[in-house]
Amino acid sequence: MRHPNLSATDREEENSHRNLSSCLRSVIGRIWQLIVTILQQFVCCPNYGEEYVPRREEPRAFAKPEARLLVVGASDTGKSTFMRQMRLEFGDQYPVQERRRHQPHIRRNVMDSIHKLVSAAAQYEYSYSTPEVESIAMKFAEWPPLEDLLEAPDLDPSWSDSIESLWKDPAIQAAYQRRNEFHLMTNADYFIAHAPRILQEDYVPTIDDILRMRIVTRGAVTKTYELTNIRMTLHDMGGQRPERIAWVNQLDYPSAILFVASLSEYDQTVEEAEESKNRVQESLDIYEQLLGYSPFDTTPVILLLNKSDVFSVKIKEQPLKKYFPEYEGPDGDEASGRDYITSLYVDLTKKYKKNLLVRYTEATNRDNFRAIFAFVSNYVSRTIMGLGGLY
Ligand SMILES: Nc1nc2c(ncn2[C@@H]2O[C@H](COP(=O)(O)OP(=O)(O)O)[C@@H](O)[C@H]2O)c(=O)[nH]1
Ligand SMILES: [Mg+2]
Repeated sequence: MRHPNLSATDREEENSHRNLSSCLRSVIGRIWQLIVTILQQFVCCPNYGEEYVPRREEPRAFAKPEARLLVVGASDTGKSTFMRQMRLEFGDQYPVQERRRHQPHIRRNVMDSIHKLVSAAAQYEYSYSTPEVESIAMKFAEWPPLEDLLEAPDLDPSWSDSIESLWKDPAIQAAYQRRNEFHLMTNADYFIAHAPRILQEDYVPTIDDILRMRIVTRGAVTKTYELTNIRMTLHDMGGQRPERIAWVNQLDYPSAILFVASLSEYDQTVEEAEESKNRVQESLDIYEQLLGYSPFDTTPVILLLNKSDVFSVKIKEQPLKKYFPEYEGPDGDEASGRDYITSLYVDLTKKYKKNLLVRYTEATNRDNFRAIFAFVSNYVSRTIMGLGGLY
């Protein structure tokens, strides 16, 4: 409202004054808004201007206890198979592309097995039932050409028929009965029986194939798994003679040692040794070396006596007494044979005044692995938390 007594100049002055102050107010308002925006943007509320997303309460950092297991033992006892079971249970479960990567190894296992049987049949001078099978055997007698064949892009489907006729022949079966004499791989019978599937062009290895394949571990393999209550690192130390030196170079003391030995190797000799040495003896020597190594004095040892499935078949065919004359139990008796082999490890453990936990295992069997691993992880968790073993 205008003032009735004001002159025109006064009014002009009043108007310009008003304009100035409203202009000033708006400038100050803008500056204030700018300050608030800057403060909101950078200081209190980084999400300002974005859709408001309530911040999820971060779970409190919970330090899981950590366990380190050394998986040790002689070669070919099942250490890597145990590691594969871990991967199946707690890791990426062997996706198709990873299984496909092992296709050449498994085909090699088939060809190597049949080649060893044919060579043994020749060495024992066994004759084949027909000239046809004999000529098939000739094809499998030489290893390098067989190996070249595995590299070929197209596998001849007749190879699997040939393997089938050889496997059925009494000459090969007789050689197979003497398999302990020439280092035939443990699951040769499985791979030969599955040759028609494995030699198919589009073959993708199954989980059973992966568990049964044989690949020699070179160097140590270390894997860490996040389990529900514990972070577990396993070191497969490799069992070949040169690899064993690395065991004692473990700077951090392990939470426990899984010593893997095979029950079924009592009639076999060490493959890599020049002298003929029984494999159980080799395993016992390695075990004793470990017991005598003072940094492991207080480390709990769990002995996994593996390949119990192979042992239960073998004990009926191969008398334990033939290889261990001190064995006094009945021939072919699975329980007393198993107890005898166990006692060899127990006696050594007593000599070093240590404690030992023993489990009988079948590393290729998933249910058996689950049960054994539940025991191992429970025991190790209790031990590292200072609760003591229950077993
Ligand atoms: N049938 C059977 N085969 C087994 C068992 N444990 C391991 N094997 C096989 O024995 C071979 C040697 O096992 P591997 O784990 O490579 O022995 P490593 O040298 O101690 O690592 C592989 O072909 C395995 O599939 C078992 O309990 N039963
Ligand atoms: Mg291995």
